Amino acid sequence: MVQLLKSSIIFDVVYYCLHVCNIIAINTLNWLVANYAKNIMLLHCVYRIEDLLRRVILDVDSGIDDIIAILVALRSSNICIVGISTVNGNVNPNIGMSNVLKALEIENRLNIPVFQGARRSLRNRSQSSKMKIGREVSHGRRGLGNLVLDDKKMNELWNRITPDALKGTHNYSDFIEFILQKYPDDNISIIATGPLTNIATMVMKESESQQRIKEISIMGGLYRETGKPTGDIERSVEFNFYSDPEAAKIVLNAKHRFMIRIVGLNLTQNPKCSINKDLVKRICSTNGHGRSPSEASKFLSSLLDYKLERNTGLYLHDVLAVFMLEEPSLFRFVKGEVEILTNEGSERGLSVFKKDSAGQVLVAFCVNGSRFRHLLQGRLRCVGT
Ligand SMILES: [Ca+2]
Repeated sequence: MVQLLKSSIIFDVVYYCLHVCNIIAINTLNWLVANYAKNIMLLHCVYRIEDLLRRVILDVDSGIDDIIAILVALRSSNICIVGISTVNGNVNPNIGMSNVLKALEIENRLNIPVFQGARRSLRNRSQSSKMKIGREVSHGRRGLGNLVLDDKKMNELWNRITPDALKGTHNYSDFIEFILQKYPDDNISIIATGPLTNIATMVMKESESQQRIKEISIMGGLYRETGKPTGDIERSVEFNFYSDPEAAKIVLNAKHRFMIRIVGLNLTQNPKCSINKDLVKRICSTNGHGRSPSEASKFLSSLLDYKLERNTGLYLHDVLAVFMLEEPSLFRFVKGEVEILTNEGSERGLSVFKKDSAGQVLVAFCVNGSRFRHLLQGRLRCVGT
């Protein structure tokens, strides 16, 4: 309050002096402009801009689209990333940590804590060889296409910058408590773009402080507006939910505790969300606003080109989970309940949506494709600048 008063008085004195020296005249327009400037200045004095944004934790399995989602989220003017956790999925949490640190290094945001979470699914089951092959084809052996990071260097970096409280534990609840204590007055939201193992362990702990976690935005599953997916069931089982269906079930059953939004493959693989060669070229050539190729633009084009080489169109599934939290008006949501099948067999991990106006889960069924691409391009062209 004292700081506020001081700033206000200094501003008024400067304004009056400028008038006395005949530099500005005091009239209605000048007075309005000056007061607007004053209010903005005071707002900056009292709150840092990042304190006004929603605080968000990202939980990722560090494939190509997770890393792009991190870069997109870091460039948001609606949310502030306060921590990133890794989970076993596209890669293990240690390699996942290296990939995340690389993205943070490019954005000069190594002040964000990175936590290495669950190394196995709740049932400790390994992925089928078919899923492993699919995962490697989509993201490369280490999650970043053809890029290979220096493990020793990344582990040293992580050890140097990570608070001691986050070392020596893989328990996600420890990480959540650390973040909640760091921001004692704020609610926290989570964006989950990998298997839900970490989030499920948090849900099972049921601590009181978790009441400050208000919303979870999830990429997972595949949905029809009514009932079970039809056709090729194996192709309807999505990687994140397949990798840990028990965890997905636990999180979705906690719908009374958080607001849950989900986007599934039915939407992320919709042609409206496809990124073609031209858009990749535009993003990479304008990244850094057209200056000579920076480390950031080489990094981006390496990731995006890897995906494009293997597909006619490129889908950045996890980016939609970020936009779903910070730009929900991009989507049309349908309220209902989601059931995850955990029985053995080809349906294991399948997600079944039941429309219900009293339901507590919001599933995205439609997106404004042109706004999605526009936002994506705008964010990525700034990466590394
Ligand atoms: Ca992912």
